[in-house]
Amino acid sequence: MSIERIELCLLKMFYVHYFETSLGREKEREFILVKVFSEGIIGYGEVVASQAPLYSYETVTTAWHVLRDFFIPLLFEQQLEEPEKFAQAASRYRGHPMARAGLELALWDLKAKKMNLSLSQLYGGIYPKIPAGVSVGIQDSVSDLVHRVEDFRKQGYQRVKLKIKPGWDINICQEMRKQFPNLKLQVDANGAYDRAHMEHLLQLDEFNLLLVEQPFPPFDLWDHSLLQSKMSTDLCLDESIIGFLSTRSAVEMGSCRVINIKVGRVGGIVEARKIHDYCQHQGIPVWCGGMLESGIGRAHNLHLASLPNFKLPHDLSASRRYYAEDIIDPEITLDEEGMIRVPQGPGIGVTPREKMIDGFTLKREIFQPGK
Ligand code: OSB
Ligand code: MG
Repeated sequence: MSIERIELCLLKMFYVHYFETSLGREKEREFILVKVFSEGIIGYGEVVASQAPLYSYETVTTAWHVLRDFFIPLLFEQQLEEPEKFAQAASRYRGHPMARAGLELALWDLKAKKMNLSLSQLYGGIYPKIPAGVSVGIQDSVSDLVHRVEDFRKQGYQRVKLKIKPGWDINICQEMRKQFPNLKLQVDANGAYDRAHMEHLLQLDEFNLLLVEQPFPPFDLWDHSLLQSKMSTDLCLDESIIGFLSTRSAVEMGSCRVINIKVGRVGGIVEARKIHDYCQHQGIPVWCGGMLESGIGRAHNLHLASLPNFKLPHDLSASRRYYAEDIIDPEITLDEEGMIRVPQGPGIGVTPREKMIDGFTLKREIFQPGK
């Protein structure tokens, strides 16, 4: 009963359409797949760090480094296979949540497969399907944006999230409400504003938004609490929530009324569930954010989103919204009601397409105990 081998693969995949936020425009994504091998079973995890330190300080290179030099040696030295034990032991190292989450996720997949349970069953999930939302980036023109949103509506998405920044905010909300008065709509600034924009941001109250996500930078819980006290629309934090402690600070300070949970950003499922349970107790709804994951990372997100306090539509879209071909079988699709089924097989419940993964792989490294 132990891990015989760990493989890291660096993959590169191209988006079907560029994705632009206040942080910049991207056409492709590099990310790391983690595979853990034990007794003929493979557990899969995805590290959501990307090429550049834009969304967070982690990159594929820093994640590779801390996995290779710290987290993987720790796992082999202490013969850790239980994800909770790994999370506990790994907590001696600070930071690098995306790297540690990728490895922890692979251990959860392995554990669930050995128990012949889906991850959702193992976590105590209750929803067999979850409401799909779509995150729509900044476009070259307002009319391009309207056409894209129209198209996603036709595909069945239950709610739309628009990326905003100064100069692409009030104007696009006005246009959206003209075209789609009843659409479930929310916006995400990825920290593009500062306290001088307080009055400007209050104009967002006019548009009946579900929430406003991360207007100020990650460390600025205080200005979020000042804004939330004046704004009737719920604020939701993404980048500011890096674990349980920042969640509790944000809730106690009144910095937001909703929390976006991303397993990579908070450092794993153990931490994500702790945040989920705390928020449930405090009456703070959560929803599952995304990092434009491959099907492997997105399958993990679906299982997490089946927990009871995940109460709003998620940034979980069909495989086709991100990539021409996904690396899992079956691909993720929407049903007629704009819902996505939580996979039911053991572990992540989808089968990685190894040949396709090989085709997207730029670099690979194999680790074994004692070597
Ligand atoms: O801020 O939620 C974000 C993608 C990459 C980095 C940050 C964010 C996003 C998204 C896309 O909004 C969510 C998805 O569909 O995966
Ligand atoms: Mg966000």
